[in-house]
Amino acid sequence: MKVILISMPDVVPIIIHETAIHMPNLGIASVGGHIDEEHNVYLIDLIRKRRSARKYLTRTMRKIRPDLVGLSAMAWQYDTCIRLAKLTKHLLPGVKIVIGGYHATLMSKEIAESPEAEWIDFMIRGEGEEACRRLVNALAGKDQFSSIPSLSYKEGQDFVHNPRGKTLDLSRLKLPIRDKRRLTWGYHIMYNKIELMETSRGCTRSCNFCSMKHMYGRTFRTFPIRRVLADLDDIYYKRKTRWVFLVDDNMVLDPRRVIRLCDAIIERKYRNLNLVVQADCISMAQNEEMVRKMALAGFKSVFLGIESASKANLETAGKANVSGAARKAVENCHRYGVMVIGGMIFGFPEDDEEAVIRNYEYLNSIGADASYCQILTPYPKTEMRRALIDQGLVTNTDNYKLYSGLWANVKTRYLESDRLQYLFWYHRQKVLGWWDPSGIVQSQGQGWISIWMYAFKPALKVILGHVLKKHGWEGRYEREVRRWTRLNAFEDLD
Ligand code: B12
Ligand code: SF4
Repeated sequence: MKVILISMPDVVPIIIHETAIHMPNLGIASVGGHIDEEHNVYLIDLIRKRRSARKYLTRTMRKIRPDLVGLSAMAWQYDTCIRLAKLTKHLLPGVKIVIGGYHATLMSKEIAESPEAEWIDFMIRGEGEEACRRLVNALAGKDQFSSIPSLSYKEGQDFVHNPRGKTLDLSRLKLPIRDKRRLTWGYHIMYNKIELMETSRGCTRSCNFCSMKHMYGRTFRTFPIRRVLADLDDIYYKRKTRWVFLVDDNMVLDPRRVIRLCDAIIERKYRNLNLVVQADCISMAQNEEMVRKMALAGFKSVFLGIESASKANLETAGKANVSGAARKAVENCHRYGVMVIGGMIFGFPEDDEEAVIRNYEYLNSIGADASYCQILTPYPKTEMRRALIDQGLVTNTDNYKLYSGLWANVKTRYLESDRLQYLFWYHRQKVLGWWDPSGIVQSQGQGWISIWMYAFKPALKVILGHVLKKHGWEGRYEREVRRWTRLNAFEDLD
């Protein structure tokens, strides 16, 4: 069988311009790596073909003529996913389509009953490695659709949903595909080559806006350290890549394991290795020794999920009060030279304009080196969505294309959604202002920091200064909104 697995071209410019970070999708790489060797598997990350998706796919599909095309999508990418399914069926009428990832997992029943079901042959809910391996074998006549856990397949026009399978034994997973079977290339973070890997799956915390527990349940499973090292070796020696993003939901949940893992990485003496990870404030605040070891192992940057400066908002989100812990976590990271990206969420039910300002001021006050700010999004099947709908605060319930954190799909008790979105943008400019790389960021010696400081920033200041003079803040904002709207339009796919 010939299989092509595809990730979506959609991007969100939440942290930085949409061209500055282009990472491969680990989900399809891991699913592809697990398919039996007798089959030919290819990967396509359309993020690298954003401007020519149709042309590229037409050429590639006609050349390879796959039997099965797999599409991976989060909620906000599902619209593009369906357009790609239609295009694929149009190019190769006999091809089978399987969809997987978060949207398929959370919304399989709704998708099965929607008009889009016409374009989809299979859905895989949850972890895809074993189910997709068996699906490919079943298409080759060596397995039965009806006996594959987590598979949804069609009988006539209707979908049959097999029961969900158990979470996988991570020690049995093969390495993800990063070789020439990956047909797209050029992945980078600020123009440094980057690869993704994982050391664990899941998280046992209870944030009620998070989709993750629908993928893994409320569990935390770890990969054996030898497997993590094999993966890192593959990236470092074979792909000659020095930047690695560890995509774990919350790697630091078990600090003693993190220390063992860091010791093992330190022992391998990789030179110039740069690791990036996301972590929770409490673990990073309470375990200074772990942070020290992380820095020694090569961790350069940590994304901290702080979410809000307000205790009430954190309670609404199902989180402990992490305000004090966030400050301490930043201190710990800075003590060992690790850069902190602070993640904040805006638009909780009680937020007014003052709360928006306070959230940004808080981020400044704890000394985060960069920020990752988004608007509260009512992702399908989350407890937060249910609660917000019950309170009449969700303003867009079904256009998932806007569920990327950039757009306001909710209102608060004090702010209509348009106003929330504007204030979220406006106070970011006013309170956070132009990004000024801290000493830690500069000491990481990146060429792009100089380019930002001495070329882009001054040029942008002049250009946007003119726009502001001519059109005012509202005018500047409207231009931004128009740009965001065009960003993931992909008109060539129609
Ligand atoms: C790493 C990560 C990122 C990275 C991106 C990495 C990349 N290459 O794109 C960063 C930090 C940039 C990021 C940003 C965002 N992310 Co993110 N991210 C994750 C995270 C933590 C891990 C993803 C991952 O690689 N997992 C490891 C791989 C192996 O698992 P996987 O991708 O889930 O794939 C498995 C299954 O889903 C399935 N599968 C997946 N695809 C397919 C396809 C087929 C055909 C099959 C059969 C199976 C299958 O099988 C895979 C193997 O088991 C997840 C949470 C999580 N645990 O998954 C959130 C998550 C996916 N992100 C999410 C969101 C919303 C976003 C943002 C929109 C948020 C925002 N506003 O900032 C942005 C958008 C990014 C963009 N593309 O521009 C949400 C999605 C929610 C939803 N319901 O859609 C998640 C679930 C976070 C959450 N807590 O809710 N993200
Ligand atoms: S800590 Fe992160 S991964 Fe864990 S539940 Fe909260 S948002 Fe989700």
